[in-house]
Amino acid sequence: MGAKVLILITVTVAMLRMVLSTSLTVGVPAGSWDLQTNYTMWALRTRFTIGDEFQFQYSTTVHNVVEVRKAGYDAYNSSSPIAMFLTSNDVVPLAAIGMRYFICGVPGHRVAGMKVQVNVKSKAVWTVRRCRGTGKRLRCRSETILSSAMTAGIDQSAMARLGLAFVAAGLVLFY
Ligand SMILES: *[C@@H]1O[C@H](CO)[C@@H](O)[C@H](O)[C@H]1NC(C)=O
Ligand SMILES: *[C@@H]1O[C@H](CO)[C@@H](O)[C@H](O)[C@H]1NC(C)=O
Ligand SMILES: [Cu+2]
Repeated sequence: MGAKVLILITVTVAMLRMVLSTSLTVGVPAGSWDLQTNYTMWALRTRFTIGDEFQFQYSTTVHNVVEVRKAGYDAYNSSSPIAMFLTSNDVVPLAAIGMRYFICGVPGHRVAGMKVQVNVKSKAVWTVRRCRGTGKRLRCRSETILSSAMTAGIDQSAMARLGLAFVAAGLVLFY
């Protein structure tokens, strides 16, 4: 029985790995990198974790992407950028935990709302505790499981259900 549980866990972790690193196109699906999209709302829908990447897609004749520090973000100031992106299909890895700030460097566009700040988090982990027996003979095992990045593309509750289904299946096999 133990071997089956182990195989199940391995398969599940492999499945989760596939969705762990996510390419997120900024603004999608409701908008894109433009003057209309509310990036506060966009960022609220999405969980950003290490290993994800941003894609900014836009027309080079109209926009660009400038990564700035908080001071530059707050002051609408792109004069000392961390990085500039101008390709119209910019890929920006989110490789570390912490805040990242992006604005459009075209005059007026930052003020008009082309700004996005995100808090990149570590991968969530959960611990599943399984117990057998009663009283003094109770034996428990704990397992740590990586949970997925919750992205705009993957419904959070769907992922939570997958996780629960997995735990339930694990318990059924265990007993
Ligand atoms: C964008 O959405 C946020 C959160 O819903 C809201 O507080 C804010 O007023 C919106 N901004 C604009 C410019 O509509
Ligand atoms: C923008 O930042 C630069 C360097 O950090 C500074 O010299 C400049 O005065 C700032 N401009 C504005 C409008 O705050
Ligand atoms: Cu712009």
